[in-house]
Amino acid sequence: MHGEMRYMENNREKRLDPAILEEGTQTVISVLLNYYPTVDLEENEKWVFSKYAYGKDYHYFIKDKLALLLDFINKFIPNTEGRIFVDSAPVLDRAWAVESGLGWIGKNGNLISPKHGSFFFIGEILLNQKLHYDQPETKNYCGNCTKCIDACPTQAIYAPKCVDARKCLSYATIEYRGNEKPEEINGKMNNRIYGCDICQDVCPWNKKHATATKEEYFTPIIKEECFTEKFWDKLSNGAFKKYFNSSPIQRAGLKQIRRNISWLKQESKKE
Ligand code: B12
Ligand code: SF4
Ligand code: SF4
Repeated sequence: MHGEMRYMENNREKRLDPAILEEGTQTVISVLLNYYPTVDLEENEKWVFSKYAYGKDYHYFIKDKLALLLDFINKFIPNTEGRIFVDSAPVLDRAWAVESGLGWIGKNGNLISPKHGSFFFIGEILLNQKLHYDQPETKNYCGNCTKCIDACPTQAIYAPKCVDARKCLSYATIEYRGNEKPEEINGKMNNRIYGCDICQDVCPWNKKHATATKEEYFTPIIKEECFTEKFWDKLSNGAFKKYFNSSPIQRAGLKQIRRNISWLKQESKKE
């Protein structure tokens, strides 16, 4: 169900065993970083950008923080070697976060922390040292709730914890490179221009526990002008690279954002 994300087919063994990915691994340290924004850009705007993409790209930021953590560990256990990962390798980020006691995998497929909800990124350090560890409780608190499954506009969550990427608006707007609009999302885009948070927005654990990030790094790059067609029409490739230089939106690129806008325009014509 991974659509065109061919990289998901590779490295199955490494995905299941980090010691194959990084020889000598004895410990996985799993961390979360809250990105829940300080402002709601959805209000009064016609298009919706996913919250994780409001600010600068998280990959480098979390890697830098984890490098500090690795230095810190080295002060206590010299010659500790570690490799840092943030959404960057065949590592099952959510599964390791569960093992570490950071939360449970919700029916929407995201890791939910009972203290913070699910609007955070996950990163890891694979260490060549065996550290002491406890046996944390990893209870699933979804209970009878099905809000995320019911709210998904494309029925991409076909069973609890199971997301069919080919139907997911996040995949269609960010990862899918084709020009033709997938039938699965036709008429169901709900104004999503980049990514989708619907199944997280409706989750009671976010409604109750999501609090704004304290990291200035995630201050929105996206400005009011980004919600106008004129802005995207006028933007050259060079200007796009400059404006979104340090933004996750680079992943989709200018051509694809324009494609998403044209898909959204088709939807509004139908209404
Ligand atoms: C591919 C991918 C996608 C794909 C497919 C999603 C998917 N469900 O796999 C698409 C493009 C659709 C996507 C969308 C999004 N993604 Co994404 N995505 C990934 C990526 C790169 C790989 C996920 C993966 O390995 N899938 C493979 C299959 C096998 O996963 P699965 O079926 O869920 O498998 C689970 C079960 O098998 C279960 N399990 C049960 N028993 C056992 C036993 C064992 C031994 C193991 C190992 C596992 C296991 O654990 C597995 C992991 O959860 C991860 C980063 C990473 N390296 O993990 C980010 C990641 C999952 N995405 C993330 C985010 C933020 C998103 C979006 C919210 C972005 C957005 N706003 O648009 C959406 C959410 C959509 C959704 N409802 O899931 C975050 C999630 C943070 C969180 N709180 O959980 C991650 C972890 C990136 C990060 N490092 O922060 N994503
Ligand atoms: S991200 Fe959007 S499209 Fe994807 S599963 Fe969640 S609600 Fe459905
Ligand atoms: S909306 Fe309900 S079912 Fe879905 S992840 Fe949140 S608590 Fe679980």
